[in-house]
Amino acid sequence: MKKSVKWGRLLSKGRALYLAYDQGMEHGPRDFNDKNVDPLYIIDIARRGKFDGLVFQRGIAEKYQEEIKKSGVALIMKLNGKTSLSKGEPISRQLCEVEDAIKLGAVAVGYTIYIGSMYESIMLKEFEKIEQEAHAKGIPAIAWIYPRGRSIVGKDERELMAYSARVGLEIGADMVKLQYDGRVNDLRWAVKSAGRTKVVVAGGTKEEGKAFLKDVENIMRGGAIGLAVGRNVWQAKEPLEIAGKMREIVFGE
Ligand code: FBP
Repeated sequence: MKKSVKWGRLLSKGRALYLAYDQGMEHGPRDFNDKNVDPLYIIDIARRGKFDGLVFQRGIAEKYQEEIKKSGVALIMKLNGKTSLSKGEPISRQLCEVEDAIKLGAVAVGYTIYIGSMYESIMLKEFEKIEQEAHAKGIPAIAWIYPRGRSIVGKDERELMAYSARVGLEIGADMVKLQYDGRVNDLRWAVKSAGRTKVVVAGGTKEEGKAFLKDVENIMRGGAIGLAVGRNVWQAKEPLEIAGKMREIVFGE
């Protein structure tokens, strides 16, 4: 039987703001500058910006373990990943075990599933095993669900976002992370489709500050419980200013 998972520091008032930093793997250092290439800069933003969680791959979680612990920010460890150099139908395989993540201090695990890819069944199955192991340890399993691959070309974005959300519920993910199509009504439908699976939204490529904060407002209006955002925070000139404003919107502070 499924044990209940502990959210602890990962939720405040039922809402969440996570800082994602797995782009070095997914996109390569092209996303970085002299400052944000350094994981210590990110850990500092997470601490001072009062984020509820920090998303890292195993390598950073291991090499910066002490500083992450000191920051007091909850660690969410991504268990799969791929580079942007591999071409063709996307697949992202598991690289790290739940047990190893817990040893490194993770209080939740994350895994990306590319629905629509010809390899989706492999990722769905890997997530299933991860989820069982995470639940046995009482920690949440978060699914990044992104529609990708040849089969989705030309498909309706509203349908795809809702489909991603629904798959999150069907596979029992505790939380699903979606890419927002920019339309609040579409997000409302996706959140409804996710049922009791919590929905957070990714930030996407860097936008001008005001436009991004408007999106954050709409994302919350759409019923998401928050965001798991990277570039729009740590690529900003003043990341703490953006973080503060996001907190005001997400938590009504
Ligand atoms: P951003 O807020 O920077 O978009 O990050 C969210 C995220 O889900 C990251 O966790 C991940 O590295 C990235 O997006 C993957 O984006 P994509 O697959 O679209 O290139």
